[in-house]
Amino acid sequence: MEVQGYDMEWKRLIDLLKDHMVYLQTHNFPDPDALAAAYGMQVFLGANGVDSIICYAGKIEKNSTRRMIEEFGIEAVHIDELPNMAEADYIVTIDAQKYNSNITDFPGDEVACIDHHPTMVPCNYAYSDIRICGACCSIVASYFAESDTTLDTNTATALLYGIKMDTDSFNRGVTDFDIEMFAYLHKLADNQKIVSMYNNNMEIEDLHAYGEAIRNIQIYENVGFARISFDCPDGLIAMISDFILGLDVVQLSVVYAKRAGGYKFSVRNETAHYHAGTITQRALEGIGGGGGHFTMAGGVITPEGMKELQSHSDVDFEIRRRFLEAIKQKE
Ligand SMILES: [Mn+2]
Repeated sequence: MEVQGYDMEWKRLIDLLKDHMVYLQTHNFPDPDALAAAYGMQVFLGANGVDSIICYAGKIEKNSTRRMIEEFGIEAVHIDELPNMAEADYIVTIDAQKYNSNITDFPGDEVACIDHHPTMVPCNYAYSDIRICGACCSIVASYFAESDTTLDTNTATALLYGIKMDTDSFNRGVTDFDIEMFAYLHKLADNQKIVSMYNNNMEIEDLHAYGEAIRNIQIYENVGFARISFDCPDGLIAMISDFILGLDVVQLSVVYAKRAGGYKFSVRNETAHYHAGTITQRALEGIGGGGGHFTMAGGVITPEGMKELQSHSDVDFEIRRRFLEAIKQKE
């Protein structure tokens, strides 16, 4: 199958990795897209004679993500359980890029990168496949399609689930390419399994975070802000940001939760004229950092940044002022 608009060099990836110890490293606190993409890549490489180990740092935070791992039989190993990783070993970063704040630098050599996020800090990989699209799983699916590697039902289902989760059911950041890969996977996947997994993503603890966000939501014209005063998994903050964006009057949502002496942000945009990544980057400049896609972005305020912010009498007001100011600036 010829995947349109992209000259895939999958053979070059196989040649690069062959006869090396290969690790597929996701971003820290891996989400369904990262884990399913790593799993799909592991199956693809395995079918082409390259063994690999999926690894990560941080935690697998959500019950639904843990369930997904069990359901698909994904073996993902925490870095603490890999004491023998050597500098000469090869790492392929999946759904993540070297030098980003969301990925820990492991001992191995980052020779390749498969990701769908914009590049923050460029890195010279021997093999790089970075395409801006809705899900890393779409890119991985294209390796099967392009190389005519057999795709089994379980792997197809995992990849489709990753696409569905990362694009919020094809509502967020989705491109023609994601749809093309969806069509390809849909024929092979267990769609009933996807429906049942997709409809059971919420945990009772999540509702406390939703409750607090709803109670303190502030709306400035078309921008909705909500703060959560306790730490939440990234995926949950993102879900709440999507939820706030669902309000009729809100076109840009900024949700932030306490994290390690600072705040963790999730920003969502549904307009054609704002850029969530640029706005977040500008708003958090000097007090932390952030960035991301047109429709979705993330960021943090560091403990040092908090000190700076606390010179203002109302920290939340100052955060809102920074975002509104960033929106006003010309792109
Ligand atoms: Mn992703």
